[in-house]
Amino acid sequence: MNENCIFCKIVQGEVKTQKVHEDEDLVAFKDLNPQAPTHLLVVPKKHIPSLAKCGKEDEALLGRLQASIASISEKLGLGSYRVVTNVGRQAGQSVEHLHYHVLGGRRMTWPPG
Ligand code: DGP
Repeated sequence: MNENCIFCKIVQGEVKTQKVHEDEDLVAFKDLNPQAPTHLLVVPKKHIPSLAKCGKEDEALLGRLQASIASISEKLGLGSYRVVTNVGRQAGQSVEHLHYHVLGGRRMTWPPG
């Protein structure tokens, strides 16, 4: 828990969101500023600033996050979706708590801007 982190506050329930899934390791909720008809954020409960800051001890958690993205998406009926994690300001990271964007419900362009 980092007391200055908005996603830690969401994990703690101090900031309200539309949660679609929660378990012992992670929370999935709707992005405040959706970029697609379905736009979820999947975040570990553990405060890790970004993918670049994960250590060996986080490998099992990273696996769980990816497996959960697949199962949550399937439950929501998302047949096709994009998973993105931004690392660093230049890549578009604005919240320094590891999170995966799950975007679906429209055709995606490639390469991204
Ligand atoms: P990124 O730019 O990759 O760090 O993505 C951060 C995302 O977090 C951005 O799409 C907006 C979303 N976001 C920021 N604050 C909140 C919040 O308080 N609630 C929700 N639901 N989403 C938030």
